[in-house]
Amino acid sequence: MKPFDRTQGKRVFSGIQPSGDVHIGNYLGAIKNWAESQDEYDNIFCIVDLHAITVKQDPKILKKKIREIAGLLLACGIDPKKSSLFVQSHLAAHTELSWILNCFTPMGWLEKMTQFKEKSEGQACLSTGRERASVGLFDYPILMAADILLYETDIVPVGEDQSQHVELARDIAKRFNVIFDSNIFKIPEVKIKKETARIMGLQNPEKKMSKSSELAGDSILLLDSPDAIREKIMKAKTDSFNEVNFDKERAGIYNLLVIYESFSEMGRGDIETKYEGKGYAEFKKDLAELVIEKLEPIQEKYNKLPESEIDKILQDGAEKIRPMAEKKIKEVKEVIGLG
Ligand code: ATP
Ligand code: LTN
Repeated sequence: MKPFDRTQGKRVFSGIQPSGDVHIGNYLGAIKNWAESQDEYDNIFCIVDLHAITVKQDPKILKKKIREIAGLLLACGIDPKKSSLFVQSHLAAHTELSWILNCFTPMGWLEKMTQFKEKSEGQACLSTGRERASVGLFDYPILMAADILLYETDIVPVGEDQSQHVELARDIAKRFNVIFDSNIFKIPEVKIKKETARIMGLQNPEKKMSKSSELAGDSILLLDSPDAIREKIMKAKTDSFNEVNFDKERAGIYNLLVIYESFSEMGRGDIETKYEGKGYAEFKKDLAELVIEKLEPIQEKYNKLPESEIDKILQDGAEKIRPMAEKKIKEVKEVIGLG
């Protein structure tokens, strides 16, 4: 196997959890952008199974989901010739660096993380008889920092919900470099595509579309059938205004328009002109057909991918980047006086 060769421009690293079902928020906010900029960068994409276990998972389902997500990423255009795709738990360096970073990160920094506050409210786990979130959920951003910092990452393309975590990774890297008077960690930049940074739920357009949403019909899944897509879009919450234009104050219709804009790649003005004088029902019907049309080739490609091919790509991906991760761990241990 050829070692990882950084011949191209900057390095991109990003990750996705193999929990729940991949939805169009993940696709438009992250995966589509990863696929589209593959030629520009050196890319590493990670299925973050260790992050997934910070909340309750069924072991059999988790195993299936890891392969499913990998298959979907490939079907969405992640090309193993251009990008390394791997599973986080296959490289022990992630947990090793995570522990080390734990020891150099103030608790107060983690206490500010809004995702922990949101997710911990919904997590039940028996400890002292009370409902409690796991230590892993609290520590989640440190593992994410380790993912990023292991590979001298320049750019981290994510949806808006992850920007606070990337900011923390930057702070951790800077602090570590100062403590050890070294340049051991590169300082990563977050990259967020403004238009699709936060695709909202169809039933609750005040909250982001999410794998863990419990509202029926809130998320359009990449593997949804045409009928399911039609039903979800026709039932999506809007308002009684019935005018199809980009008005942020009307969160429901605005969100549907953003979805239309990103799938059609039409300009906002053209979309508004197209639907002038027409109501929500007609727009929703067209949106459903557009989403079905765009997801069809992804589903077709996904359904044709043999499991053995997916497994081989994940294995190769891990082996390709292993030397880089191990080299970084060695350097880190050296500066802190371990081993
Ligand atoms: P959960 O809500 O259960 O935490 P998730 O749907 O946020 O899961 P992740 O695996 O955490 O999914 O996210 C993968 C990528 O998709 C990340 O870059 C994240 O920022 C992005 N993303 C997730 N939801 C949205 C959304 N609604 N709009 C835009 N981007 C999103
Ligand atoms: N926390 C991210 C997934 C993730 C990630 C990363 C993203 C884990 N490690 C490193 C970018 C870089 C999420 O929930 N979407």
